[in-house]
Amino acid sequence: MYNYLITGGAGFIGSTLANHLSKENTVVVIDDLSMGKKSNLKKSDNLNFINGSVTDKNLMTKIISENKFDYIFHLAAIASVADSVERPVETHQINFESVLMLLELVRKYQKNLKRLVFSSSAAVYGDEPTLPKKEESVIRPLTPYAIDKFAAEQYVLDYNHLYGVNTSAVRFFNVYGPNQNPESPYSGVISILVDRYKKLKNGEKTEFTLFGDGTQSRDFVFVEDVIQALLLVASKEAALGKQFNVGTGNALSLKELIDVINKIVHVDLPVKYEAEREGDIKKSVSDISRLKSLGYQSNFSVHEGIREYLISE
Ligand code: UD2
Repeated sequence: MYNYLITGGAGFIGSTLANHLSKENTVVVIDDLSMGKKSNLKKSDNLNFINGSVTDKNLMTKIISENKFDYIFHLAAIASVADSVERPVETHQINFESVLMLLELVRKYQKNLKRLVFSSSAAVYGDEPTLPKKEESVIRPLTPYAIDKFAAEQYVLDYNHLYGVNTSAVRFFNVYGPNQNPESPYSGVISILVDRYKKLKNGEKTEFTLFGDGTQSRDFVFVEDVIQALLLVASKEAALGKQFNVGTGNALSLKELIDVINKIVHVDLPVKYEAEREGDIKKSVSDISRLKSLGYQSNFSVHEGIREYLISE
């Protein structure tokens, strides 16, 4: 039984991780509920939910100085690239400054921490066209979100090299699954699609707006596989001081994705085409050799992941 801290633990990935870990461990979750929902968290005596922001220095100092954690997963972030372009200063506080503050607190108070895992993003690769993306591929962060993720990731890994804090980082590709909030236009495209299929099933009139011609492709990875990756990265000695792509290693175009779901649910979702989004990346796919070297094996193809997602809704 270990003691875990999960920042952003009421969000999509964080709550999935918290629900998984609280079966057999104690878990402290901090979340300001800006995107996350308390209802994402299953009730458990092992789980302590704190409603607050990772930017609140007094609160974070109290949490880090008064607890002994074995593992910390820093998943709190404003995950919207568009939001970071609109509000670079505010999102910087959350996506970057909170990380540096956390690192300092950990350096001071958590001498026995086994691992801090930071959630970075495939956004750090930007639009440099060479595929698939390896961890050592060219980095070209193009937005405040991507710049903050990359800078924070580098600090996190440097705290291992400089001060011996046990750290690792993961670069998420397009994660999908239950509890992903479909409410913003910049929510993950699969959560939006699932929401539209649900409406269709309930007899509501609906359609999906496809930005571009549908040939853009992404590496869609199911959240349960992401949890496996996070736990491996946190537990393996070989992951210390390193960053890991978290994807499937396969890309699917949006058109193919819609075909897959149409076949699973036996309906044809009406699609309205609109102009491509500004700054949209044409293709994104990971090379996950480094993650595989830790023993990672994907358990969910897109078909299986989407099926699981639909069953849970
Ligand atoms: C992902 C991440 C983002 C950042 C970025 C880096 C998610 C949710 N977002 O953005 O945080 O890391 O990668 O490159 O994982 N689309 C539609 N209709 C919709 C919504 C989306 O056609 O209603 C398209 C969209 O234009 C894009 C594709 O679907 O071509 C995927 O969109 P997304 O927002 O799920 O993810 P992405 O890759 O833009």
